[in-house]
Amino acid sequence: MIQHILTWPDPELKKKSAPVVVINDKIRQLVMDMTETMYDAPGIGLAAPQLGALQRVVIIDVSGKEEPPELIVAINPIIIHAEGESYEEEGCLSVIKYAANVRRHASVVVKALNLDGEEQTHRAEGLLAVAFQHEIDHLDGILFVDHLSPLKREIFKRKQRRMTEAS
Ligand code: GNR
Ligand code: NI
Repeated sequence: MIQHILTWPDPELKKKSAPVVVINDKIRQLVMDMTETMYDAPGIGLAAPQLGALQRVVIIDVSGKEEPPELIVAINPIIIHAEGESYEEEGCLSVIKYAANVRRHASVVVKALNLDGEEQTHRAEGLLAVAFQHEIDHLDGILFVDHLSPLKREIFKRKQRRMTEAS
């Protein structure tokens, strides 16, 4: 089912998610809900805490209009290697009407479990590398706006406040 996506400044988004201990039906249902919600949005990734589930589960699909879609399900993901630097514009389904450049690693190697509980190694660069770092940040309660300079962050907050007051 398509679920509601929590948005800034919801305090749930700042919490640290817990590792998945067993991949059971509840986790499989969570991944299904995340997948429907991500493609509906649409987005290139989604982390479980964005739906209010504080579990270390992320999904990513950067294949865009290309067929077939390439969905990555990463459970308990960890970055085991990172190198280089990139500075690309990011947005977030949990941050309305705001995008900004964020400094990230240009390439990462991520270890994670898939839905069958098998350990997988993902070597990512470009948009996929950005997506992995963005989604894993969510699991630690970090949003891309937390990477902004203090000045840019203030401008972001002022803009959001003005937007919510206007409605
Ligand atoms: O859909 C999304 N697009 C995006 C673009 C640039 C950098 C990161 C992202 S992730 C975002 C979906 C989302 O908020 N995932 O947590
Ligand atoms: Ni996000």
